[in-house]
Amino acid sequence: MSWWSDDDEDDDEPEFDESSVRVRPNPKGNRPRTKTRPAHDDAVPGRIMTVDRGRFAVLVNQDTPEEHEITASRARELGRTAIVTGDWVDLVGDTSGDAGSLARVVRVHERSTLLRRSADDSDAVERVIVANADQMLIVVAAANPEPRARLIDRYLVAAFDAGITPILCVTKTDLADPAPLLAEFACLDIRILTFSRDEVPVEELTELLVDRTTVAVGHSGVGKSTLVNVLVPSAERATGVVNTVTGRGRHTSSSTVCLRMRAADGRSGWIIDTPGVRSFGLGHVDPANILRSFAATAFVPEGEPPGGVPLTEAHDWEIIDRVEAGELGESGKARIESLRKLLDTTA
Ligand SMILES: Nc1nc2c(ncn2[C@@H]2O[C@H](COP(=O)(O)OP(=O)(O)O)[C@@H](O)[C@H]2O)c(=O)[nH]1
Ligand SMILES: [Mg+2]
Repeated sequence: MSWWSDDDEDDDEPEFDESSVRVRPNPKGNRPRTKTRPAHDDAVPGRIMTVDRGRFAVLVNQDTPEEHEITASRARELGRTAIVTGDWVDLVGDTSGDAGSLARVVRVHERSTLLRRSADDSDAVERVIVANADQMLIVVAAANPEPRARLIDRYLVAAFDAGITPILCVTKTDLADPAPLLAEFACLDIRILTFSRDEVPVEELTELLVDRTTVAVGHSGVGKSTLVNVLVPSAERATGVVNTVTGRGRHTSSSTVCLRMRAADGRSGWIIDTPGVRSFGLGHVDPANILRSFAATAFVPEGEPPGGVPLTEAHDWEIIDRVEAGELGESGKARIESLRKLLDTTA
């Protein structure tokens, strides 16, 4: 064994810190562990697809003939560094992916974004959902379960706060007309898609998804996994039956999984399916960002008042006054009202 153990996983030897080295010679007589370790020059890059009880499914060699999935654990040298779905990592050890093989994650790359939520609005303790997503597909059903505009607002705020571009996706249009819901969001300048599972606009979605990482969020039972299965046929995500009494999904996918989507022409992207969450707390979000998120996604009305500033640059109270005065129509008033309630619960 070399002086720095390569199999941290099974190594029960206590870590040496500088003080222990100073007062007590290494009892085994070999060189002590130090904080500086060799750089694992031979490490293989990969992306975390899913996390399950300390084990990670990782895709390596993406888009090459050697693309394959492996199982990995966390190298001890990573300490308590969080590793989440969507993370780009470096791996050493057995990266063959053969049955029973186990690699180790030795590095987590710097993240471009981090989507978080808190358990509830008064709770600043955050839960990480995914890393490195650049788009958020906010999935709502036209019916069954009934769409909740307030939840959409929460997702919009979380997306803005994390620097992720939101797209509104209304499914189950075979069950109800999505127009009333869409009218509520007419004041927003965001991409909107509407469809049913039998008419998924695959080409349009593919264009949106290639070269990006898109996280699908939404209440349980809205059709996220159904959509992911259309876009990534090999995904075989569990889809659920919605309880018609409670409107809640059952037997649905309970894990967050990052999947490689490949278009017919060979281009690719990543789509992340998430389990439905009952609440999406914003306790970790700076309240100022709640109104900013609205301004950032609102249509800037033509003919801004002379001498006035564009809505997107207005102060928070100005945004409220101007929108309540009708600048963004009924839809704007409804959104501002919803955001005010959000501000009340998170303040
Ligand atoms: N009628 C109808 N049902 C759908 C549609 N999309 C999904 N479903 C059904 O809704 C249920 C929940 O779908 P699922 O994809 O598991 O939702 P998820 O919890 O958001 O992942 C399943 O029984 C799907 O078959 C749709 O466009 N129309
Ligand atoms: Mg699902």
